[in-house]
Amino acid sequence: MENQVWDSLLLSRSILTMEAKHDYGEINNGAIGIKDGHIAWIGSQTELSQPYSQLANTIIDYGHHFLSPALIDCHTHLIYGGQRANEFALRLAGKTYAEIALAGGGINATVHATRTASDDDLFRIASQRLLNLQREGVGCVEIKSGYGLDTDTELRLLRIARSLQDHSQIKIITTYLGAHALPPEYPSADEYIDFICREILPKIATEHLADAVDVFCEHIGFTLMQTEQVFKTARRLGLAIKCHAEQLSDIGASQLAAKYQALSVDHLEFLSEAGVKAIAQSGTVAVLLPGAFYMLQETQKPPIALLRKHQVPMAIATDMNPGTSPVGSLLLMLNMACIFFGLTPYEALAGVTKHAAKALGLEKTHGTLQPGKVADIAVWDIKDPAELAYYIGFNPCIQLIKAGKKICN
Ligand code: DI6
Ligand code: FE
Repeated sequence: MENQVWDSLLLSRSILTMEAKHDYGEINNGAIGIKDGHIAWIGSQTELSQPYSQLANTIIDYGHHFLSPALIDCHTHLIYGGQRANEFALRLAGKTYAEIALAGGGINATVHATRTASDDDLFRIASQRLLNLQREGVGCVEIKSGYGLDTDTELRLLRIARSLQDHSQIKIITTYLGAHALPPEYPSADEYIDFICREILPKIATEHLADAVDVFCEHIGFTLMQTEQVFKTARRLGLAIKCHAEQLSDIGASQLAAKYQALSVDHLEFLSEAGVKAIAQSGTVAVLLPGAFYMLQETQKPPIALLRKHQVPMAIATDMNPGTSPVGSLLLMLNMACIFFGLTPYEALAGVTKHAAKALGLEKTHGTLQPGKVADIAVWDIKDPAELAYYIGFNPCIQLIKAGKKICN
């Protein structure tokens, strides 16, 4: 361990490694040695030889602040044009989500605003949304397409998502969600799905524009058969699979996703025990989206006790989107997951670190603080890890470290 000089050595009163199975894996008076952007060593300060200046080029003492893995928001739709505050007002006045969609609002209203927005505008607005997350210690974000639907706009959205990776400090994972809604110019969902599989998915795979493919599998979205067609094509092209499943009804989308070894199934308010067993077997992560649950004033909760019983990893995300989850704070989702769904503060933090990493296929490199992993670390002004889920509207993050480098907060 001590025959190489680290680039930096971080010291802190408490390091939440998140590597233990059922607790924070806390190291008191801990230290992290970083080399080439990765964690070279992690342990107790008592194990280190003095003077520290011989161990590393830079020493940063965070004193009483806590360190944790940088947070991961594993489900967002954060590139879109316009906003839908008018629909919020209509819903408060008694209109339903479906009625608004039928009257020309809903997803297709955002599709229109997105298609007509310039690349520069989409990039600028998305950067601001990312910055909001970054300030809360988020170091990795998944971004879905799905508000373009036509070839040009969908590819544009995925390219913008990729360029955000180059221009921001945040790691971006991209997901193609062409099967989000039926575009207004398409007469039938079957034809649209054929088009996605024949035209768009091969392009995306060739140009490496998406890491994963997602489908809104729901009675108001796409059927099991249509979803399966997309999954089959995605697998053939080597793309990972995710699924908006069991958000409004139980149609068995999770079992189907499990059959194709999906990385995650997301929403899950109506998930059955059969669905839970299927995803437990396939190693699929259950992604909970309390922001959408809250905005839709849903009363049906995801089956947390069953997910625990079958040891399914539970992640939490913002689902940032203009219709059902205009949420810009991942920390608020920790609080809502505890209050609405009964998660413990530990489960909530695991849900935005190690389980969120697994939901993106990044568990080997991100999500915990262990030797060999990327040194993505959040620094917190807290005295108890439960504070991360406890506050509403406070931000105790004082710094984000990305691949060993400090990012100002
Ligand atoms: N489920 C949702 O809650 C959002 N998309 C999805 O598949 C809704 C998106 C919107 O209303 O714009
Ligand atoms: Fe979503």
